[in-house]
Amino acid sequence: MQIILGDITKQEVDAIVNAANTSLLGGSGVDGAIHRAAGSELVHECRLLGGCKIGDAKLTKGYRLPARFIIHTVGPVWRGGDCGEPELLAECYRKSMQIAADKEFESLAFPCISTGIYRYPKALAGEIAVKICSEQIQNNGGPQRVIFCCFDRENYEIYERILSNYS
Ligand code: AR6
Repeated sequence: MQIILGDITKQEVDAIVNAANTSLLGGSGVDGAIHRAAGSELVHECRLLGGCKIGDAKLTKGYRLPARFIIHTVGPVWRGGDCGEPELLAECYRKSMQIAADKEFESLAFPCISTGIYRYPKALAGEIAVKICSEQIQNNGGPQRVIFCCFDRENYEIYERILSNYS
């Protein structure tokens, strides 16, 4: 597992993860950036998927992105933490890692799901991201390279602190 500070749409990996909404038809934040960079063919494929539930994940091609594929997942909106948010966020990471393992992807980059417009506290979200990915690597053996792509320095420093506690 590694951390980078940068734009996920620039990552040359087998797949990047999108923090989408249940429509899968695009939005703002990282979702908007991914749709802009991938081009309009992406929304055509997304229309065929019939949306996505919170905590679930769906695969599309990457189109004009350097990444070959996109795993679209829908994080929970933060409502104080007692509405199942931790379990739903964990499911986003688990399902995304499962798809990557099933497809035998070697490299996968995640944004900090739910920590923007959906207001999930960054440190709590980071703990879940690292814990679930670490478990999935141990249980499924893949993908070999998991990149936490932080867009802001605050998230980057949070992940540095969390990852220093993992080997
Ligand atoms: N590369 C990497 N990370 C990014 C990028 C980028 N290009 N742009 C933003 N981030 P958000 P959410 C970070 O709001 O909270 C959309 O409208 C950002 O700094 O994109 O899951 C969807 O359609 C933050 O750390 O996603 C949904 O409606 C992280 O990505 C809703 O927003 C997630 O922020 C999803 O909200």
